[in-house]
Amino acid sequence: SEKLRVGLLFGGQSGEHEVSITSAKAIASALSQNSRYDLQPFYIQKDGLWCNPTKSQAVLQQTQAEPSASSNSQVIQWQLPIEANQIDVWFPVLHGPNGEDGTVQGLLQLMQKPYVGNGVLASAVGMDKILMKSLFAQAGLAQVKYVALSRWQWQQEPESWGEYIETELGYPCFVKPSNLGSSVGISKVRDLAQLEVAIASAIGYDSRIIVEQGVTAREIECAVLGNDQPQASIVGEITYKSDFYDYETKYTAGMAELIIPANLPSEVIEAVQAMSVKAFQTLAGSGLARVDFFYVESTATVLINEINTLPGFTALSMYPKLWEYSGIPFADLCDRLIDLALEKSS
Ligand code: G1L
Repeated sequence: SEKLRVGLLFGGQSGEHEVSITSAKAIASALSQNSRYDLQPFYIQKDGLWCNPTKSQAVLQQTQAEPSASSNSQVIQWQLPIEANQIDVWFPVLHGPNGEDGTVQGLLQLMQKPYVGNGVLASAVGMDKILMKSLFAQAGLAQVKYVALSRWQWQQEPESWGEYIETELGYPCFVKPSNLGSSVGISKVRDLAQLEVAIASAIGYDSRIIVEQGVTAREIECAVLGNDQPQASIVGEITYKSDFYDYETKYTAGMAELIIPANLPSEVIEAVQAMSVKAFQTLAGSGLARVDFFYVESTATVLINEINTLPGFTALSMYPKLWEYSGIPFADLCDRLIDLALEKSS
């Protein structure tokens, strides 16, 4: 019997290394329930080295999250394990090197093998807030007001930019590096002095930054699954206790609460679902994405915040939970994603 050899690619050099391991464990356990697959794990260490399936399996079986050993040599000898040649379909669950992206997808594309999830274009655009937001604007998707600027522009006339942003957006506002790969460099600011400090800090993480108007709103999320005919899931809401939804809140149990389904009027739910599919198609998405929104209750408006082409994928993450409540259990979701990868390449 010829089984489908699935290459589970996880770990990687991003700040989400541990999240990737947790997600890979969930996916591996789901895929191993299905005799159709021959699962081959490939763990990428923090230094970028790829491990063969035997060593990778050991990482998946570890109980506590273990940061990978760094290699002894100064120079990294990067090499694909030979087992990689046998893979029929790749299941990448990681960010590419240095957090900027589409790079992993580019490698898989060059290997000429189907892979789960978004391609190079959607992955790269989904990682860049400025490009994402200009595409959303072009598509007529409502979003919060924002100002984008480059390090060079800021350095020319920081005072003018400060005043401009203050008049344009007001306070509070959020300063973020345009590249979403890192969760560092993000601040919430309440006055001009804080704004200038925050921009100076963010611009150290990325040469392009974005400042977004703060809105008092509920945070709503929707999952999309499919290729040419993407489907939107049931809609969920996130409530949290910290000042804003940062990395720590995201990954610390008990700090954020997922409410599924979100308690919203049906016309709001329909708007969120339609906007999710539209956002997915605007980026030329494939496979999956999680789309995040703000719902401003006072004006009953839905604003798109961002599309995440690499959503958290542990058994407790919003993306799989939304599908579970929509009638697709975790293991079936993994099957669907593999089928979509095969369908896309055929
Ligand atoms: F392969 C999928 F399904 F497309 C996929 C790929 C990546 C699903 C989820 C993710 N997520 C991530 O890689 C992560 C950066 C959030 C670490 Cl788990």
